[in-house]
Amino acid sequence: TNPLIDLSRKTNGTQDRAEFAKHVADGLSQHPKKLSSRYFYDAKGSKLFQQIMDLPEYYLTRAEYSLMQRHRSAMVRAFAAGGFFHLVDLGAGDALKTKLLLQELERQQKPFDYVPMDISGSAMQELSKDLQQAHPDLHVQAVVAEYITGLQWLEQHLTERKVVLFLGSNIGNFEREEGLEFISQIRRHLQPGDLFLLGVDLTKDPDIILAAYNDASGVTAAFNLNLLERINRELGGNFDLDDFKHFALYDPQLGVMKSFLVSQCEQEVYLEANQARYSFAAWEAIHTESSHKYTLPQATEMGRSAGFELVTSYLDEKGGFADMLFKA
Ligand code: AVJ
Repeated sequence: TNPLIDLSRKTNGTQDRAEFAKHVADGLSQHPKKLSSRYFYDAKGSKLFQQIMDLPEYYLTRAEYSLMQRHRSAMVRAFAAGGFFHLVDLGAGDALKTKLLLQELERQQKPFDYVPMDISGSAMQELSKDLQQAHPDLHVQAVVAEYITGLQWLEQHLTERKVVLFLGSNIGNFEREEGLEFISQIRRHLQPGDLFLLGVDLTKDPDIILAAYNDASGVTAAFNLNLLERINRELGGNFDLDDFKHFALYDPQLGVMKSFLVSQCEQEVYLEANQARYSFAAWEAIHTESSHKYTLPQATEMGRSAGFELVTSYLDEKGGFADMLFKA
């Protein structure tokens, strides 16, 4: 296991803060108001997301985990058919699902190394340490970077065939066009013969989807509201969290889950970082997240339009989640 490669600009905290302040200023000055789900994942938000993954209503993580258990032997054979490869894990996090693949790769004695990438330095630190214990013979090179920086790095530094994982339905947070553009960028950083495994949450009973983002215990509400807490903490905001509520809805025609923070009264909020006030009408909402669901044909078409060819789709037993294997 090598030391981390840190390509994040975390060292320059003031620039990060300025960027966040500008994002909030723009988003709260617009009508309708919006903030990006990118900013959910500070230390507290990352903890809350871990709790979300354990919720009875949040089926996504369990579905993809059981899909992996079900199909990992076939996946590993498909990955390793061309000999040695770099296994690149975009947004690896705690790599809970990827670990199933790592075990299987070692069981089948396939030659590969592992390159987890994530924007969270602490997550990559912990994962490296953890893998050193569990897989002492595995060569691990963790990279701390945003997606695009990470992709540029891998194109310049990894010389062998690549298998890129983008799991967990993280693609869902992109608008459909942006999602296609992102997959196209991945394709442009790969060579013919490289592989790409895309995790997608499929359209299903709208009640099941809605419940996953509107859980009874209120963890998702806390996760959403943490965005305002983060603004208070990092930008000197004075949001009163009791004056806002989490609201979630699913549009079964567009296949999109949307989350909002709704102002329950007319109010003004002050931000020290911008020395500015933002006003809310009673019941005015901030759009904070979209989670897009795909049909298999839609996701196949997105891969094709990005320049990939579908090899196969691995489904969980309920048919609600897919890991789709594409070839560059
Ligand atoms: C991490 C983007 C896959 O959209 O399902 C979970 C984030 N938001 N509950 C998702 C999330 C609210 C999650 N992704």
